[in-house]
Parts: sequence; C-alpha cells; structure tokens
Amino acid sequence: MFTLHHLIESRSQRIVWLLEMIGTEYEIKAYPRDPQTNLAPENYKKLHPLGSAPLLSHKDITLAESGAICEYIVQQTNTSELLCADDPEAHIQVQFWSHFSEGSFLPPLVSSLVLNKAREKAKPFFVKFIANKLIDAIMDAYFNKVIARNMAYVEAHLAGKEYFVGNSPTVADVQMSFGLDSMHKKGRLSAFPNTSAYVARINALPSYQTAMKKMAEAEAQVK
Ligand SMILES: N[C@@H](CCC(=O)N[C@@H](CS)C(=O)NCC(=O)O)C(=O)O
Repeated sequence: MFTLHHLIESRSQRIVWLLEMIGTEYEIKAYPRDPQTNLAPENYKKLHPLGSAPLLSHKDITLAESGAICEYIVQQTNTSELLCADDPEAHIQVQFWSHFSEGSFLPPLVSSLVLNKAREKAKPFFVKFIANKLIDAIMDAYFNKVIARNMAYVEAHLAGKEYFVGNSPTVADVQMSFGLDSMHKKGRLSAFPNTSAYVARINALPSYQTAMKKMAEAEAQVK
C-alpha cells in the first residue's frame, strides 16, 4: 500500500488525485505546517533528508519530488496510459507539462506567495510602506512577467482541449492541477476563460472530488 505524507496546503494534494484516479490502495498521513515558519514540521523532516512535500512511502522506500513520485506510482500500478507511454508524441507532451509545472510554472507562483506573506509581516507602518514598494518593484521586474508569459501559454494550449494531453486525464493534468487550482481559488484566472473552464472540468471529476474529500478528512484529524 502507498502512504502519502501530505503537508497541509501543499502540492502533495495532486498525488492524492493520481492515487484516486488509479483506484489503488493508499493512505494519507497529513502534517500541519510549523506555525512559526510555515514550513514542514520537525516530524515531517525526519521522513526524508529533503523534508519536502510530497513524500511517498511504499515497500522500503520513501521518495521525494512530485514528478518522480508520479512516475513511480504509474510504474508500480501498471498504468502507463497515464504517461501515454505507447504514443511517443503524446508521451513527450506529458513529460513536457510535468517538467514545465515544477521547473517553470510553480516557482514564480511560490515566490509571489512568499513575497506576499512578507508584506503581511512587515511592521510598523513605514516599514510596511517600504516593503510594499520594494515587493511591487520585484514582482513587476520579473515574477509578474514570467507568470503572465506562462499563463498566456497555458491559456493558448487549452483552447479547444479537454485535458493537457489527449482526451482523458494524465500525469500532465495531475502535475498542472495544483498551481492552476490555487490560482483559481485566489481569483487569478478571470482573464483566462479556457483555463477557468479546464479547472472547473477537473474539479467536477469524481476522482478529483473524492481525492479532495479524503484529503480534507485526513487534514481534519490533525488540525
Ligand atoms: N519540486 C518539489 C517541490 C517540493 C516543495 O517545495 N514542496 C513544498 C510544499 S508545496 C514544501 O515542501 N514546503 C515546505 C518546506 O519546504 O519545508 C516537488 O515537486 O516535490
């Protein structure tokens, strides 16, 4: 059985969707974030030297990195269709979106999240004022431009498509789902109708809904 070590409010939620989509046996162990640092708590860090989320335990290994975890689950459950393994063109597309998600799409979103948390923490008033000016300048000089470029690409790709690759969900959708879902929840997709429709589509899938329900139940036990 797979054990998913799930850090609350993290990208490990997409692995729950993959496990649910496959219909394999798994358990979710949820961990609240450290209230001081908002990072992984001490008991989570003991699971793997990286202490990053997600972590997957199976047999005698504990694996880090979402992309490697997805490939491992697919290999262990003989579900290579989720990587489009029999179709070289589709397969490289799945690999592309999986790498794009971790390598290009999520980093500027995480950076903007961290900078916005710094805004909230800045005190007193004049420090907050300067912090806001500085953070706005950093966001405008780089991160907003990269996010806009990435979103234009995603939006154009999803025109007339149900899923990132092919006609059913694949690891490409699993990997892209977390960042897009987070943007949707923050109201940042209103200018992107294809992407908004895509997020609504995956949210309506029974596998997605069950995954989110099981994740919320696991989280409720440790909150
Ligand atoms: N590329 C890694 C990124 C892992 C990562 O940064 N996860 C965040 C959660 S979204 C995390 O572990 N944050 C808590 C910490 O670093 O202590 C992956 O795909 O697994």
